[in-house]
Amino acid sequence: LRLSCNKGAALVMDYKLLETATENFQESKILGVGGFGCVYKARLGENIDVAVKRLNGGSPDSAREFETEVALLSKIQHPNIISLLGYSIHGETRLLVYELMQNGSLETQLHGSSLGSALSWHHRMKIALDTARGLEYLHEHCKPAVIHRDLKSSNILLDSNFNARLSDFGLAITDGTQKKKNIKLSGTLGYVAPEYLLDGKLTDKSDVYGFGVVLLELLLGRMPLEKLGPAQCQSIVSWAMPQLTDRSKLPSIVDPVIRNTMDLKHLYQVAAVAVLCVQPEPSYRP
Ligand code: ACK
Repeated sequence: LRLSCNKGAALVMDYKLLETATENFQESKILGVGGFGCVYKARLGENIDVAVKRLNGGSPDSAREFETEVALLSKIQHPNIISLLGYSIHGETRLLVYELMQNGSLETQLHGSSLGSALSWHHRMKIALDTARGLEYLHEHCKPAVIHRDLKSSNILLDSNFNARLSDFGLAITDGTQKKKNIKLSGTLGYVAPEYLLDGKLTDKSDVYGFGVVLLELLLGRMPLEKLGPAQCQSIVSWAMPQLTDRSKLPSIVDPVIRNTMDLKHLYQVAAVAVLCVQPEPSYRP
């Protein structure tokens, strides 16, 4: 196994090896469950901890999402995007092997415990910046640009130091010309941009809307769509504005390059737009 030397291109992996590593997909090895199937913890070789995602059955959607994920992630290497180490197809079973993200998803960190989240403001700020950097990479640096299409807290994974990486690229598209109604409506209610729900208009800004919702989750510790009134929106904006526009108030954890060069106005605008969008027409509500 030479996974640590893997420079982006995901390896075809032996199914039996992965079956053994997950102890025949035993329940005790399950890290989490999603609509797509289960994610298992496994160790490859001496000391490579991985997460193995087993996709449900042989539906055309599942096969397409698998192919999209492999095709895209094989080409992308970025500190804020999940690393796909390998994949395997065995009959109708499809496996995707990722680096293990010890702290699971942001959703679980924020909403998983009845005791509330222990994520500090420093961590939340860093997670917001990591997410922004991952998205910026997809939108500005990938050629052609990648639209994730399902940005939400459960698709932001956290490593042992709470560094964040975007995951779940099954719905992503790379063709910027597919902006109109010719693609199947998909994504997650609560995170889907209103203009996409209404007109099927999909651009990289659709991801920015989802990012806005994630920022609000980070600020509020819960999903914003539930019970937020206009007065609360206003108070969040007034609270967030100085934090996001005053460079000197950025916590020291923020890396110096970002601290000195990032256009903070931009991040503020994203947050403000998101706040203004959390009071959509009743028809958009989940
Ligand atoms: O919030 P979680 O613990 O983190 O539960 C979800 C679940 O699987 C379904 O997505 C977890 N998960 C997904 N990918 C990984 C990964 N690479 N490392 C660790 N946990 C993961 C996710």
